[in-house]
Amino acid sequence: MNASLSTFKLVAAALASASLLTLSACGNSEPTTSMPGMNMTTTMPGAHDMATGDGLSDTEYGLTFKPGDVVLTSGKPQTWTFQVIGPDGKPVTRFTPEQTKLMHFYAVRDDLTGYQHLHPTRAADGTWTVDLASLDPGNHRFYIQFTADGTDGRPVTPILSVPVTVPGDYVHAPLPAASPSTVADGYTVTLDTGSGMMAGHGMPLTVTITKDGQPVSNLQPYLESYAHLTAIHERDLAIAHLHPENPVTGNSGGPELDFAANFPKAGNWRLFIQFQVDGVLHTAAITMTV
Ligand SMILES: [Cu+2]
Repeated sequence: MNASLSTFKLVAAALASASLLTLSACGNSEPTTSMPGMNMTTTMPGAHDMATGDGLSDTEYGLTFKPGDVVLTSGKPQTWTFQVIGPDGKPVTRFTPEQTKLMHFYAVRDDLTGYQHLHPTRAADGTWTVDLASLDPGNHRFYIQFTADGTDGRPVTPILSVPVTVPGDYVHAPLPAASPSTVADGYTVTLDTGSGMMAGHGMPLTVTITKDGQPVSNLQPYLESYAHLTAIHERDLAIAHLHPENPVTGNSGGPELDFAANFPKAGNWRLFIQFQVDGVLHTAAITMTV
């Protein structure tokens, strides 16, 4: 994919509007942040908050993702800044924790490599600073997810994003073929989609984690959940972040993690699945075809 085509696709996807993707996303272990007016597409227990939109817009509910003026470079860790501008035109300074954090930040290159899930820190004036790991050159997308008051004064939890470019020679990596399983740090992560994922249908997705052929049942809660699954669409970089339905009861998660997912678009999705064992966070990446 060349750079201009990629940019065009991103813009086209953003214009295609906000309701393409309705993957279920748990926002919080407390059912206090349910969002009014959200389109609930599942009644499975534990699926509280639903992410609306496909995450491709920089503005939702009157909240705008505004990058600072940091110029990105490749090949070394760096800090990057941004603000969320509220309906009143001023930087938002009041956020509600979601999964123990006030702000969740995801970065990925447009070939779905270089995934980062980070937690920025906030200054009193509403400026956020994120410590990025080294980025490769190329077109990236930066996403933020948070809970704050939207246009009507009620709390909302949007995912907003902006395209960013890291200068330098760009080698586009081919997307790994779809596969039911992958290995990360010695852990085998296997997807079970039953008879297959169909676009536009709410369906169960089970993730099983084993090591050396043995089920792993000592997952630790990481940010109040046994796993964090970020799904990004191959072509337009639509995103959803979701958590398993399994109740969190100490360091005893797994081996099966049950997600309620609704992939409204056909095509390849790259799933980044994060889980923690013995204080170490692991990230498995796997391609799934819907
Ligand atoms: Cu996070």
